[in-house]
Amino acid sequence: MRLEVDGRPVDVAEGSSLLAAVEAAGVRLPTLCHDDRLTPSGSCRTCLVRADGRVAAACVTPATAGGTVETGGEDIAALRRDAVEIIVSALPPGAVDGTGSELARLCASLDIRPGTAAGTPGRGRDTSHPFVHLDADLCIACGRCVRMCSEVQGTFALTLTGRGADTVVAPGTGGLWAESDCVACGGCVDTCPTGAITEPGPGSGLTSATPRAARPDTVRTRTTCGYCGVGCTLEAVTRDGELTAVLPARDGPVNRGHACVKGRFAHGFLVSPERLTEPLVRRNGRLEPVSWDEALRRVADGVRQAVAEGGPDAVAAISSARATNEENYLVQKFLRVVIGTNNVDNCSRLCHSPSAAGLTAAFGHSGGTDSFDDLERADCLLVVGANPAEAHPVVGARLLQRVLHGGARLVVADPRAVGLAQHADVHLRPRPGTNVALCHGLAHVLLAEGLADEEFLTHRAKGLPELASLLEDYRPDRVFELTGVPAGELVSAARIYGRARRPAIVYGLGVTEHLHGTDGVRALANLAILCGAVGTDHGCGVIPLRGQNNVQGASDMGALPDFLPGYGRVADPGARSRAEEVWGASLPERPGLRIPEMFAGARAGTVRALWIIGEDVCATDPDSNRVAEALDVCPLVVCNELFLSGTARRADVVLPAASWLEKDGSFVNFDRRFQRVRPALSPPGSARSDFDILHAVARALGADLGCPAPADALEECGRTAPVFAGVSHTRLDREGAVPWPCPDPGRPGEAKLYRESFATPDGRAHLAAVPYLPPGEQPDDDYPLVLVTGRRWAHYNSGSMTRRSGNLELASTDWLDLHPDDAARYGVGDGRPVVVESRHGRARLIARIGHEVSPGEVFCAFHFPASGVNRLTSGHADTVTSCPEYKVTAVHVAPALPDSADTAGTHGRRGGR
Ligand SMILES: Nc1nc2c(c(=O)[nH]1)N[C@H]1C(S)=C(S)[C@@H](COP(=O)(O)OP(=O)(O)OC[C@H]3O[C@@H](n4cnc5c(=O)[nH]c(N)nc54)[C@H](O)[C@@H]3O)O[C@H]1N2
Ligand SMILES: Nc1nc2c(c(=O)[nH]1)N[C@H]1C(S)=C(S)[C@@H](COP(=O)(O)OP(=O)(O)OC[C@H]3O[C@@H](n4cnc5c(=O)[nH]c(N)nc54)[C@H](O)[C@@H]3O)O[C@H]1N2
Ligand SMILES: [Mo]
Repeated sequence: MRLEVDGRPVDVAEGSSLLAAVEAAGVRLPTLCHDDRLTPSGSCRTCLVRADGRVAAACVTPATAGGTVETGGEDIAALRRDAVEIIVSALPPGAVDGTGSELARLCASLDIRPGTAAGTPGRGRDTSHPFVHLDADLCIACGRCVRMCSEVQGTFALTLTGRGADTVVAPGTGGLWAESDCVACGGCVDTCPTGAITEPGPGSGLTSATPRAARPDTVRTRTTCGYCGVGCTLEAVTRDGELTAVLPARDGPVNRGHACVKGRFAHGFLVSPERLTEPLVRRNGRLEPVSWDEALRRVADGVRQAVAEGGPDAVAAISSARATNEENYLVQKFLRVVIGTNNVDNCSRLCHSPSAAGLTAAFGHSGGTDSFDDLERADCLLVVGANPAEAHPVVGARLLQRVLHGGARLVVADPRAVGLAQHADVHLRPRPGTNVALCHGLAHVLLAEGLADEEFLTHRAKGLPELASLLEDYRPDRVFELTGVPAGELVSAARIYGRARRPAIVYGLGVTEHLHGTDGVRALANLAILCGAVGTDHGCGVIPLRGQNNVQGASDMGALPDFLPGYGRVADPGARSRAEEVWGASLPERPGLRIPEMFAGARAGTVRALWIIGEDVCATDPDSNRVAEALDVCPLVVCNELFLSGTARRADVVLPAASWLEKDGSFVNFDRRFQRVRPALSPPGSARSDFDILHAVARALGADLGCPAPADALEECGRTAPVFAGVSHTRLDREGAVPWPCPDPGRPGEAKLYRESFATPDGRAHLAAVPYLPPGEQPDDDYPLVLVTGRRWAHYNSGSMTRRSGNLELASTDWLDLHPDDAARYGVGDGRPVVVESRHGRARLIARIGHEVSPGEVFCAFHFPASGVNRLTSGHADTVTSCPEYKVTAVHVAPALPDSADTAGTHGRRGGR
């Protein structure tokens, strides 16, 4: 619609505010209570305009077609100035003086002198939280922080308390900020216009709205978060080569100005005194600092010897899902071209390899079927075995808003009462390891109640007769016996999904990390296929919440034993010859070893050189006592690391690596978007990027990997893999995010897949008639409880980075959740140390009694390697992909003895050889 602003015509969308119209006309008004990310509140009265002759607050007044708006008159400008002046006058002296806040900038522009601030100080400070400090004296009760916390983050941790001029923000729980529900997303810090809520330290007062010119001594580097797979766009602010703050980018395609406690705040690790700054080599059983030349020589000699003794297949590498695409590309090229083996894998093996296998079999491509943005239109979210509120907080927040304000119905399937479950229409609580039966139960109801899409099934899918006959065995009453989910709840959930107009499935490790994880993915994909909710406008498909920042990319780049870049099979001569042409080398045709096979090979003496890049396998791989044995007997273990991890401590050569804030390249996020990673800092000491280390090791072996810069590596990758041919650094710099498949530099990538046909050989979606089979571990009299392992919000995987940041103050230990009945039965007290024992090992944790877990089940994370959680987990793994069964381990729990004699295990230094 069209209206007039200061005599000029302006077009805005229906439903826009006067503020939007004024801004479209290029006029800037003071807007102290307004933030584009939030619903307007109209409380500060600083955006006053004259609309059709009447004075109105522009942010809350709807624009009307044909209306006239005046912003420029002296009277109205004076009203706005008065509004600001009244707000400022209530603040104590110094409130706008040199703070650089939005309010201070506004005062400067309106010529309101700092001395105007003449209120009485003394409303108090709260500095209890490591990342969020409150100075109540500076609060103007604009409510932006409160709305940010409820409307964007969905935590509802903040409230306005007090009356009149004394109204201030406070944690809703009443006490200290550190004891509140705050999950430190940083949203309140970022929106606060006055500096009342700030991040302590050098970033104090900086927000994503601070203009560059306001801090000319700082540099801002736009990059992609290096923690989880959400792919938040962040701005790293540096001054004199030191990190000042990390701010969410307002125009980040996934995060839109939001972030979480990890990306926003967990960067203390960068300057930890424990950062590795020089190479280490083992001499007489001890790791000692050496020059790069010497370290590289030791690697090259060891690799040559391994090849001499056992051929190229005696060498293996674990590539890093923390590292860039370009680094992963070089790792697999190094193994295939320089060594001549396919022994390369990445931690997607431990995580979403069942997604890759299951989604490829069902639909054709190894990734989620739809873009995350599509979920904005979903009217039903089926969240299975994922806890995005803690593990993917920015996604979790957007899903929650979709439920709270977008009208989407929510079904959560998780044995635990996880964050989103509180808001679910139906919360299904299957016994761990029973997803296949649960999904078949849902599918049974879809068919029985005529909720399937016959047309879609006839024209676009395959396998219905086989599935339908299998599903006869999965009536709700039988599914109750298998899963523990009451029939009524199963039926309700199926109806919600089956009757939705645009249903979406989002899932996580609760589906994949099982003995039958790939079957779990396929059984879940069945639901979308039955309802025609994938590859159509009807639904939003199936989206795995992939884990590490670049776990999608590491696999996309071919850091896998059976796939070349872009998922050409190594066993396929056509795919091999395409890569051979680009690389000018002939490639090994036998698929290589998977991670667990590498360890088995080391124990058996067939793997004689193992290069581990950015993965703490001794902490995070299952049955870690056996992993340690493998490293101890392998003649050469090389480890690229930021820290002397448990794995690095067992290595023969440790190479100091740059972190995500210190390097150049790209990541692929969970919904297949390539995004740029840019160095904001130099690595410490002589640490180098994994990219440079790869080149250096190749050179030490007399080889040249080509592609001198990361941009060259991505370009070369595009030549071997047509699906990435249209992606390049220049394009990413220009467009921000580009999803794959993207074969053409001149055309957009495909965010939503399979509109015309599926990428399977016959172009159809494939239903899977796989029967439910029980998990690998079962409780018995000796190990009566089922342990589920997973994540906590404040720490990340091995915790190597988050434990070396203020996050340690937010959670200082790993604890074991158990139900009050079990606590009573096993004599365990809340907050007391417990010993957890499985058939494979023993761990020591702190008990936390509560109702998040069901009786008979216990839960813990694995963020503190010293607790030994992965000594408990078994060697059972997905029968298709070898993804470990981290989610089901039979354990026994007992109170710990007062001394620590029972922390048995094999952590610590590797003995002399
Ligand atoms: N804060 C934080 N964020 C992270 C990480 C981190 O360590 N910390 N790690 C990142 C990585 S690498 C990954 S892969 C992702 C993982 O993200 P998620 O997949 O969300 O993480 P998990 O907590 O491991 O597991 C998810 C849920 O599965 C449930 N579950 C277990 N067994 C079953 C089952 O049989 N059926 C069903 N339906 N549910 C089950 C668990 O109770 C748990 O709540 O998170 C990423 N983000
Ligand atoms: N019990 C249990 N265990 C699990 C899981 C579970 O649910 N339960 N989940 C599994 C899953 S899904 C995953 S993904 C794995 C994760 O397991 P890991 O990959 O081992 O864990 P991370 O802590 O992410 O990082 C590994 C190491 O990389 C280093 N690092 C970080 N950035 C870089 C870099 O750029 N270069 C180099 N060279 N090093 C870097 C870090 O310091 C850290 O020591 O854990 C698995 N383990
Ligand atoms: Mo993961």
